[in-house]
Amino acid sequence: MRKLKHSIAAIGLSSLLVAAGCSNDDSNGDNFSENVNYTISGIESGAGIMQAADRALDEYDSLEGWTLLPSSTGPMAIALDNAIRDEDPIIITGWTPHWMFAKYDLKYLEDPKKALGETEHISTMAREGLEQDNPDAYKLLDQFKWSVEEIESVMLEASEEGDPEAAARNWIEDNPDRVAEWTNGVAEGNGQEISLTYTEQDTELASTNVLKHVFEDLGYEVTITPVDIAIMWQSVATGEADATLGGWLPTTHGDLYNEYKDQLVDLGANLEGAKLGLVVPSYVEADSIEDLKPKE
Ligand code: PBE
Repeated sequence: MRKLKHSIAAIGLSSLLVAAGCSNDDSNGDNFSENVNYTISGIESGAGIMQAADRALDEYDSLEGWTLLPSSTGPMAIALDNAIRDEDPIIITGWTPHWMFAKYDLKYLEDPKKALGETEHISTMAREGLEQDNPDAYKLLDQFKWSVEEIESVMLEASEEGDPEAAARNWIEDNPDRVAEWTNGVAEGNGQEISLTYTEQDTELASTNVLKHVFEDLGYEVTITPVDIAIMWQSVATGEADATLGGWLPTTHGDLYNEYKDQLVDLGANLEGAKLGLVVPSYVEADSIEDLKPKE
């Protein structure tokens, strides 16, 4: 198990709302750090981004004494929404692709020490033997690639309508040319089973549901299973799952990749231009992690 040095026990939404600050008083100025109670609102403690944020707490003097508050993605998004409604201060663990950048005016705090890594890509990993067992499914997995804009449009609709499957189906209907590129040369299935594991994040829900429906339209039977990040990697390495679309590299899941890379097939990036960072609403004055203030 990966452990977070600075984390405290898992908490619920109410603590996140407290962490998001409740005072309008000078939320943009020097008191920002104090007003967020020197607390970064995070997500699930097993997520790679929590490890990365934890590294930032270690590396920046400006984050001396700060707390990284674990929670989960849904409550974090609600805390962000509430803060923005009142122009309250808040700082979260954020990543691209995500619908929050389409919905709100946000900025990544500059990270001159690159504690949260540089540009990431999201890679597809297949189990060993899939190419022999099901070459057409393997080919489709290998040909699946899209852009930040494309996935974010699915994510935004999924979050607004609360239905990731419907958002995936609508996108497929609206983008037959893209689907044709992915399925080029892929023979129709006749009920063969494909299993995909993913982490229950908006990003992975979008990609996994889109590919599930592309496979199903071709005549495959697809099971998608949400699991913890470490299990996601392990399931493909052990062959329990055929593939995952959610490998964040080189930094976010770098340790898991190194652990399992000899036991799986890396099909390369399905998305370029991913990123992790500490994110604030654009009305916050700070532009860099170095603009934050250590806890006295
Ligand atoms: N993420 C999105 C994940 C994987 C999915 C960047 C939040 C993480 O491991 O941090």
